[in-house]
Amino acid sequence: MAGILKTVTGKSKIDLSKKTFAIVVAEWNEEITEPLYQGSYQSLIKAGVKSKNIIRKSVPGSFELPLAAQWMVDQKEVDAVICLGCVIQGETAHFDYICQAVAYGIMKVNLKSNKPVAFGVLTTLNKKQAMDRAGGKHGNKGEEAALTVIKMIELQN
Ligand code: RBF
Repeated sequence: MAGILKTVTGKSKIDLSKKTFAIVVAEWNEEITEPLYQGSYQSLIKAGVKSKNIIRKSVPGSFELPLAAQWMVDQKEVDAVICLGCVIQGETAHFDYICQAVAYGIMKVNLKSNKPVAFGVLTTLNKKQAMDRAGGKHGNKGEEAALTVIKMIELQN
């Protein structure tokens, strides 16, 4: 697990203090998405990103993440976007529709904008699995999403 954490070490070869990041956070399951946000934010700061260059936006649910991400990448100064959400399986087919739409929507924003947009969305069978991945025994996937966009920016430069 956490291959990305192993590979992002030391100083970045690009000056991250000049890069701007948007973090879009879903309000559904906010007890999970808030620690994901904290993980992303702290990882960016640790990597040398200035707090004034981190924009936070909230959306009602994960389904709204792709559109908000598109609005963010449309802003010239934004270099990368981190989408954070948590979809927990319920009794109906909503889970499948939301997960598929969000994953596909975020991928489309990546390719259309040519800017890195991370899919930091937990899709779990229950709340415990989500907590384990939001600062629990399986790490914090918000941190990993932040490190992913940093690596992609490095790759692009
Ligand atoms: N949004 C989430 O981010 N996580 C969820 O687990 C989640 N479950 C939902 C379950 C149902 C039955 C519905 C109707 C919506 C759910 N949403 C969830 C909200 C969804 O992402 C979106 O905000 C709404 O469907 C409005 O477009």
